[in-house]
Amino acid sequence: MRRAAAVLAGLLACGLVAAAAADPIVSARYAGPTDRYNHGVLGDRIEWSSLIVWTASGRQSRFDIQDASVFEDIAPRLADIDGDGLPEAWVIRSDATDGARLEAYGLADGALSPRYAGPAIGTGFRWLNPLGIGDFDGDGAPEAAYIETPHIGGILTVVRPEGDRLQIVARAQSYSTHAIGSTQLDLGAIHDIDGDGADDMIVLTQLHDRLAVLSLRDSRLVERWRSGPLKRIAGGLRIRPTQSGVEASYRTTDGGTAILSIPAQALTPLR
Ligand SMILES: [Ca+2]
Ligand SMILES: [Ca+2]
Ligand SMILES: [Ca+2]
Repeated sequence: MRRAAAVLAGLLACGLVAAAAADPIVSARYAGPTDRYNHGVLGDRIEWSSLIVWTASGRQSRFDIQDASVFEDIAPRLADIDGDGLPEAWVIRSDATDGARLEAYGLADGALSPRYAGPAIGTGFRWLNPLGIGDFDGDGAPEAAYIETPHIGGILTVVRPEGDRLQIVARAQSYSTHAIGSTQLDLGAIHDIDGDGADDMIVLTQLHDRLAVLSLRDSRLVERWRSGPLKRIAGGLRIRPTQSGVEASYRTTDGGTAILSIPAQALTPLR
């Protein structure tokens, strides 16, 4: 009898585990507006003190920052970096001592908490803009990419999780995905342009008047293509596959839209 009860308890435990695993985060938003971090890189002094997520089954969980840091961001992003099939909520968290760092939040026993945290910039009032999650070296395991200080020397940075930390894999300077004071964060994209199984990164150069394509190779970021001068890019960068490579579309600062073809064969081969 005792054995049957133990088996039943085991099955219930498995069921509970399965239920939790099948209940991924499906949406997230910030809450708790605050003006306690006086930076204003996103157009006003209002940032966020709380993160709220909802799961597929409709459960809501909330994380409230307990110190003076803020979520210096517009909206969280959902992406799974550790391959467990459950997306993490990716945020930008900043404080006056160390500036911004990339963080990923997940649910453990129903509680929302930081799962991965990247290195902080190390100087207050310095910001970073996430580019996204992709498998940049083609090894089957995703990495995360962001631009550190996109307004001052912008460093494209690739990190990967090790334990609960995001460790830097590679960095390359003089790129950007944000204009200071703008709420537009979508000036970069991720796509495997040459179809080699490794995602490539499409970003702006520092003056926002050219597009560049970079790939990760042997833990180095290699610029493989750069456009000629373009109308200044304001946001909405989207990538669409074509027969010969991709088309990049974007909004320009004069209110127009533009489309630029990036043929796969234009990319410098990786040796
Ligand atoms: Ca995950
Ligand atoms: Ca990888
Ligand atoms: Ca590629």
